[in-house]
Amino acid sequence: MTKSTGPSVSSELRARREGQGLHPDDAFLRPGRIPHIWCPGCGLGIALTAFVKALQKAKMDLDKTCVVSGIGCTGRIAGYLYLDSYHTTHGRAIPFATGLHLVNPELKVIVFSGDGDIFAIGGNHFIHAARRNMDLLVICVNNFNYGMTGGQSGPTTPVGAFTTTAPYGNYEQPFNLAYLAQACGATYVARWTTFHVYRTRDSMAEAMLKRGFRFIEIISTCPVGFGRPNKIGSGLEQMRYFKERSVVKHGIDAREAHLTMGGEIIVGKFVDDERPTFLDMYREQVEQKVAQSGGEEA
Ligand SMILES: Cc1ncc(C[n+]2csc(CCOP(=O)(O)OP(=O)(O)O)c2C)c(N)n1
Ligand code: SF4
Ligand SMILES: [Mg+2]
Repeated sequence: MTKSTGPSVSSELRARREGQGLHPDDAFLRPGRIPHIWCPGCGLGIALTAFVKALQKAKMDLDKTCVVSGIGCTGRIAGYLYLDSYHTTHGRAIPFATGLHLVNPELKVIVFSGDGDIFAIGGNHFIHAARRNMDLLVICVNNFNYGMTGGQSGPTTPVGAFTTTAPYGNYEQPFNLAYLAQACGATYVARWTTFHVYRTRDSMAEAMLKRGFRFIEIISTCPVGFGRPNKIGSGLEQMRYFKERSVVKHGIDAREAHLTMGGEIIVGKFVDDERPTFLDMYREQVEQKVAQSGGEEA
């Protein structure tokens, strides 16, 4: 695990935060890390930009906002952000973020990572953090494959899609991430694509200001890992595909938010709810009882 502050947080970057940067978003990024690793046409730049705009829209206190990523192309986002951001081990962003939150509940802790990272190796952490209503915002960039390691099938690869590990087409049923999040108890669930730049920004800003386990899925272009074997074409063509196939359906049961190869892409805000968080429950169940019993165990 590497903490992404360190030597690159120079006085030059501090000056950028104070408004002397070349671009308004420089204050939120680490230009010293550019060039980035992403392929031309990748949607990750859009996801990152939407996030930076959402931080501004939600007027987040940047000294109290932390971003945690796992490993993957998406996982690099933590390193490009000029925040207290952490690039952790594969699949462990949610437990790391849980620790950060519990040690200092004042922090706004946001997990930003890929479909493989959060739902394959890290899947167990996701379902239990959602069940406990841990006060975290989890943003998952779903590009339907393990992009960084060469385009293997993952838990969101659609049936029939070609990947380096499914040369005859994927025959495993994928997760519907939004439905999984809803079923596990997430209090906020939305899905957008990288075509929906403003809606993604607005959803992120809205979710940043809420409490509880919040989940946003961003369907992203991946012209290299996923697009090439499936002959989807360039990132721009994949964006056109998202535009043509997306249907906005707010408030529907996420189990109906289908995502199939060649079918409609159902997007929207599916869940916006409230229930006691993990810490609310802890305080109610444990701290109050300890206080009442004068510190004696039952
Ligand atoms: C314990 C462990 N197993 C496997 C890997 C190899 N690995 C690195 S990234 C990755 C998959 C990333 O996929 P995803 O989370 O979807 O991110 P993407 O690159 O698609 O954004 C894997 C399997 C690793 N780094 N650590
Ligand atoms: S492999 Fe896919 S997700 Fe990774 S940088 Fe390239 S286009 Fe983006
Ligand atoms: Mg992926």
